[in-house]
Amino acid sequence: MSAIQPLNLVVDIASGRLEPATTVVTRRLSDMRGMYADAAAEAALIERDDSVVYEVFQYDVPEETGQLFVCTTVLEPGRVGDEYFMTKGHYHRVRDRAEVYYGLRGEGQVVLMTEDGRCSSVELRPGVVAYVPPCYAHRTVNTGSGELVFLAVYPGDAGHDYESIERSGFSARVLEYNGSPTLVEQEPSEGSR
Ligand code: PAN
Ligand code: ZN
Repeated sequence: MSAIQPLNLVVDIASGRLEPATTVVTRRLSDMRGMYADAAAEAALIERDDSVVYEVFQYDVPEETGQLFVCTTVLEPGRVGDEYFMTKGHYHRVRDRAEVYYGLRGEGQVVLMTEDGRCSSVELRPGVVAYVPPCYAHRTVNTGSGELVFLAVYPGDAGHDYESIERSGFSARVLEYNGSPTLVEQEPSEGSR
């Protein structure tokens, strides 16, 4: 790829789209099979309409130290059983690469997990920065009734490790509990499906 020249990127808050975007990723429920706790509810929803859960609009840069990827994510509202719609989640392939999320619209949480499986969460809403420290797996959850839109900036050489999450999951999930979003620890057996 040729060198990136200085440029402006524009976020359309209404649609959540980044312009220009050179990569657009669309994830449907069927792309996330096995990630939600309630397998029966997941299968029923996929059968019914296999909705889009989220889209990512990214401006690509060379995958090199010193570069920064910029992207927006539009995460739809919804639930699979008691569990809010969420992103797949990942570690960065180069584990010690951090990331910044900036909330633009809607409300949600970022679930963060250390490599030894300890989970916590931080808020995401308009005007709020969620800092993902080095070496943490991260997944975003939409706990609101509208779309959750946020901007992300992360190092060009970070890469993504989805396999570790597909294999072992997160050790906690955000569920609606008595009407409120609650971070619920999972049994180890479930987390290591
Ligand atoms: C984000 C995520 C985006 C989608 O830009 O990639 O929100 O989530 P998944 O990648 O887990 O499907 C980011 O953290 N980039 O590194
Ligand atoms: Zn990331």
